[in-house]
Amino acid sequence: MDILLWHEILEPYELAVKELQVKFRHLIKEHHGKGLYSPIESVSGRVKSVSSILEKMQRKGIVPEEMEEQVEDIAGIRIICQFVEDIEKVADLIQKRSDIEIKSEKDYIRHMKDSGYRSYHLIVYYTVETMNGPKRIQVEIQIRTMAMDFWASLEHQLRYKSDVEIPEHVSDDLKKCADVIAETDQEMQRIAKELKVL
Ligand code: 0O2
Repeated sequence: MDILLWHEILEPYELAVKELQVKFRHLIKEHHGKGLYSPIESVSGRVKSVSSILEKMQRKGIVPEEMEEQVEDIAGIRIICQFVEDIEKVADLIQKRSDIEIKSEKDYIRHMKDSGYRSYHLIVYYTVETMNGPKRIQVEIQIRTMAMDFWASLEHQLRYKSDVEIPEHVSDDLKKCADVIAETDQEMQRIAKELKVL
């Protein structure tokens, strides 16, 4: 595929990421404007790089005609929460929206990944308006606490930066760090409840 075609394919995904970030940030503003606690702390987004899309297609044997259906995370939104309980509140807010339709969910909080990764993922359908009319695309929304995000970001960096295959004892150490972080998350939530912040 040449660069112009990639640009044409990825443009609606870029628009979706921009629009959704504006909409979720507006939700934070609405909560604060009413003097309410916002279950969303911050929002970020990205469109997957072409090399990363190609790597995923090769790894999963996805043919080009099925790319947009099979690669579900071309557009990605990450929502960061303060407390574990907020994650469910955010998922409920998303479920109630008329501009977002949920396709599937992956609960890596109840069912942590072997690596120690914790996060709640939704694959959703979202429609953007283009010059050729509406286009319904898929977006992956990752929802996690600041603590879960701290672990995921560093673990991703370490795996990405390391030239060597991660030895088993290091994977075990990373998982132990994830467990400590999960305990801290629970403790912070308990404290927030005791102080009636939640
Ligand atoms: P990026 O750079 O964030 O786009 P796959 O895992 O890719 O074979 P699947 O089922 O689509 O297939 O993915 P999964 O396991 O649901 O994970 C989707 C995303 O969650 C990943 O995207 C990561 O962002 C994040 N993730 C999943 N597992 C881990 C983990 O063990 N550590 C960290 N730090 N992040 C994880 P990509 O495409 O891998 O990367």
